[in-house]
Amino acid sequence: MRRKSISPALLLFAAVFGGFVLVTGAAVQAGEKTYTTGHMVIGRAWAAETPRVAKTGAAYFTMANGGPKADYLIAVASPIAQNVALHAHRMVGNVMQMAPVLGIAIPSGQTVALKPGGRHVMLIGLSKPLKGGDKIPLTLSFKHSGSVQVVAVVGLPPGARKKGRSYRSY
Ligand SMILES: [Cu+2]
Repeated sequence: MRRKSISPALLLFAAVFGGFVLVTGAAVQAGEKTYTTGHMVIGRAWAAETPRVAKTGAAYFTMANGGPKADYLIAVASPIAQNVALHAHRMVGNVMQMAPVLGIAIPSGQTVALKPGGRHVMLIGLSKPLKGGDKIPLTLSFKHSGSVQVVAVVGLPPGARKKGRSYRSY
């Protein structure tokens, strides 16, 4: 009988990777701050706390497309970082790496969620570390729906319980 050896690290990765791209038709939850531009509604904007010496951070949000055709997040800018990139994770051999992507598609009628372990906004060259409670302005630009400024709150993702869970910054 062949022995299976799956490392705990790989299982953990699989768990994280399983939540990699969340595409649902669910409406944005009530009581959360949302932002609208064109056909796009942006919600649940947050950023992960960073260690004191960190020069990079990551931000996440959901994008709901109420329009008749696909739209694309093509750029993000922020005054708190020298450079902002759209990143995805991918496996190279056994190693998960981040790689820049040119845009993130949001199909008509769907919601795409950026989240830890999946696609994210990379804040490169932070002017200072991201502390819990900080409010980070992000300007999102869409191919068809124009631009909108949203505020990402630093801390845990909206709705997350504090105990027993930790979130990596990317
Ligand atoms: Cu990244």
